[in-house]
Amino acid sequence: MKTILILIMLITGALTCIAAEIPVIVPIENDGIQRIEITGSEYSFKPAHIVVKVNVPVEIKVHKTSFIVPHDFVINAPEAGISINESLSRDPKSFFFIPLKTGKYSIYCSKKLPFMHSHREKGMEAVLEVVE
Ligand SMILES: [Cu+2]
Repeated sequence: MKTILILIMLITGALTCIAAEIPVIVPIENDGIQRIEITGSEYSFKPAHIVVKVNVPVEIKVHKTSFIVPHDFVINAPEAGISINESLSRDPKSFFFIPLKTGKYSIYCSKKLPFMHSHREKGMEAVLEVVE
C-alpha cells in the first residue's frame, strides 16, 4: 500500500513538472506582433517556456504578484538583439523586441539578498525559444 501511494505521488509530481514546462507558442496577432503575458511570482515566471518566431516583433507584458518582494525581468541576449533589464511592478510593463537569431535564451530575475540564493537559483527563470 505504501509503495502504491509513493508511486502515485511520484507520477503526480512528474506530471506537474511536465505541465509546468509545456512550451507556449506565442500567437502572432493581426497587427503582426507576437504578444504574451508573463507573471513573476515567488519564485517562478509563468509561463516558463515561450516560443516565438525569428524576425517577427514581440511584445511581452510582465507584472509581478508580490507587494513587497522585488523582482526584475532580464533577457541578456545581445546576439539575438535582445537586452532587457527592468524592475517589475504590480502594474504590467511591456517590453518590445525583434528576435534576430534562433536559439534558446534565458529569462530570469536577477534579485538576490546577501547570503541567500538568488531568485534565479530558486527557480525564477524561464526559456525564450526563438524558432524559424
Ligand atoms: Cu525575483
